[in-house]
Amino acid sequence: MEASTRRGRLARVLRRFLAWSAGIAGIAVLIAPSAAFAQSTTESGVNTGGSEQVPSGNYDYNGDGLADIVARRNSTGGLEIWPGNGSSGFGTHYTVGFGWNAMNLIETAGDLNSDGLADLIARETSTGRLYLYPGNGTGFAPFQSIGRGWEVMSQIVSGHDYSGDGKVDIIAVEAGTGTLWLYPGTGTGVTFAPRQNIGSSWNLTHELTAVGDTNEDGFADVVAVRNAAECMYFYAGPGSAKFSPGVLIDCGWDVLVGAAAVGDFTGDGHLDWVGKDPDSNFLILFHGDGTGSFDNSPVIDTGWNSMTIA
Ligand SMILES: [Ca+2]
Ligand SMILES: [Ca+2]
Ligand SMILES: [Ca+2]
Ligand SMILES: [Ca+2]
Repeated sequence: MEASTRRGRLARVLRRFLAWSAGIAGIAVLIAPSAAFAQSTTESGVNTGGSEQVPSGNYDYNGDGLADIVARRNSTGGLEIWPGNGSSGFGTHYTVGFGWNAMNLIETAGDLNSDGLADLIARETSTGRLYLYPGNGTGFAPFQSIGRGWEVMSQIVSGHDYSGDGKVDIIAVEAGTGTLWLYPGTGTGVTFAPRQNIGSSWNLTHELTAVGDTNEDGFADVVAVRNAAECMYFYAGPGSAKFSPGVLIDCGWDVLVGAAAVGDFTGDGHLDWVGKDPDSNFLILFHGDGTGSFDNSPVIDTGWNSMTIA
């Protein structure tokens, strides 16, 4: 690691610890950290509307209304659910299945099949086939095939409505061409309307993350890290209109990995995302501030180098 990079990393770690300390103080004065945001959705997971409400996505895999993290333990291939406690921490995690090392992509998919429960998608390494794992409220029902040919995609994300019809979609980057494809969901979880070309040169990014409507204008957004300077950018929806030009959020992703959407993990009504610092083995929360950026990035756990976050 070059000296300048190392200095940058140390500065970032220090900044995070300061933010973490501030975050703990902030949590102490919160009288009622609640799942009010999650409760703004109906049983079907469809947002009930209202001028102050934005689509939050569905990251609740254990049915308690709070956003969770799903991750593979790489040493065993076990898939684990880490239940969020609604205030940046976790309840007791549990294993819902094994054999997940056969997958080279695991992503949260929100409620892709429109039954009110959060789902998962995964790509099988040997076949390139993409599968839907429908959530059942504690784990996952038997998988269903979405289709073959997904090995040509370098990034595949889901969990939000990017076409504007209220149904969750898939977005994918074609490695060879750099095209960003929108696969409009139909509510079944396994069938999609004809794909739409919604961007180019997206193969110059990594860590594409379907964070949802982080700037709270009613349109789901994404973030991605541009390879050139390892900086993360915010791309405002609507995705069907090819997203707005990227707005710089944060640099330093040369020493961070594993960006993943987690919904509202802190319970303040703003959507968050996470990443990992492999050198220190930290799990870092990027605390969404409602503008498309984040206001602090506390360390919320350690030991996540061994995990692949969905
Ligand atoms: Ca939950
Ligand atoms: Ca579902
Ligand atoms: Ca849609
Ligand atoms: Ca938005």
